[in-house]
Amino acid sequence: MNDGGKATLGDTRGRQFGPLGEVLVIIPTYNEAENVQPIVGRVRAAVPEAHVLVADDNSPDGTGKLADELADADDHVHVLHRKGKEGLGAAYLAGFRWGIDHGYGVLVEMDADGSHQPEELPRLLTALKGADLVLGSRWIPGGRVVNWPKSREFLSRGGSTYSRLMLGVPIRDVTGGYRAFRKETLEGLGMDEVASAGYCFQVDLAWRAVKKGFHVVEVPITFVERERGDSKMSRNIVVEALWRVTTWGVGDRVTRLRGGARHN
Ligand SMILES: Nc1nc2c(ncn2[C@@H]2O[C@H](COP(=O)(O)OP(=O)(O)OP(=O)(O)O)[C@@H](O)[C@H]2O)c(=O)[nH]1
Ligand SMILES: [Mg+2]
Repeated sequence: MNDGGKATLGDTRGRQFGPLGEVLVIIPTYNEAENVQPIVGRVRAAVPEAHVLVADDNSPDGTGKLADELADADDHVHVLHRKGKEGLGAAYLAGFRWGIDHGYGVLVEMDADGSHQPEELPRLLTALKGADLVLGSRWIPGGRVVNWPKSREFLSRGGSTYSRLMLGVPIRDVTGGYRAFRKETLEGLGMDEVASAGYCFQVDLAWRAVKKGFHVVEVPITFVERERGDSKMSRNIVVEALWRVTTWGVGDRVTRLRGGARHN
């Protein structure tokens, strides 16, 4: 399963992957005034041909206005203003739809706080040439986390392992949020039914991709904990994610015992 630092799954025999279309990097923001300019600047420098969409949930700290200023100065930067805080999953789903409607062929998920290094994006995009979905992975050889307390690492690794076992998804980092999708993958996932809350969003997307038989590749990344601004992570988000994964896993087993399949 491990080839040169990359973990792959899905059968690619006989598969031809078409050329990658234009790339849109979607950055959801909620109160990221200190981070929005640096992260957009780093994406523009790392992959100059890519476009950026800041998906802002009407941040009280004025992030949306700062993003507008960046967009005014650069035709590769766009802003999606949303009416209020609805969670990261909802912001991504809106960003994916915006990107597909505007003709982009590749949709990238990236946090605003610098945890997902834009300088690693070229490696994800190279891997996507032979895949339907590329996941930046902290938990395969070569992947790592910088500046995390042991307790946080334990939680994240544990959450990934639990989801993997519960759902039967052979992905090492199933909750990660640095990802590159081909447009066709998102269109085939059934985006309308994706659970949009918290970490479930990432788990649900990855699980759906595996179930649909898409070729998913994990690429090692170095995840850097945020240095500026406040985390939106909360105990509730984690508890909700564990609960949902448990009900999905149990539901899936029951369905399979009855001879059907969820998520099709
Ligand atoms: N549009 C939008 N973006 C959000 C929302 N919640 C979080 N985000 C963004 O999603 C990204 C990830 O959020 P973080 O707070 O960094 O969550 P995290 O990475 O799990 O937590 P830390 O490790 O503590 O940083 C950041 O770019 C946030 O600004 C939301 O409700 N709406
Ligand atoms: Mg973060």
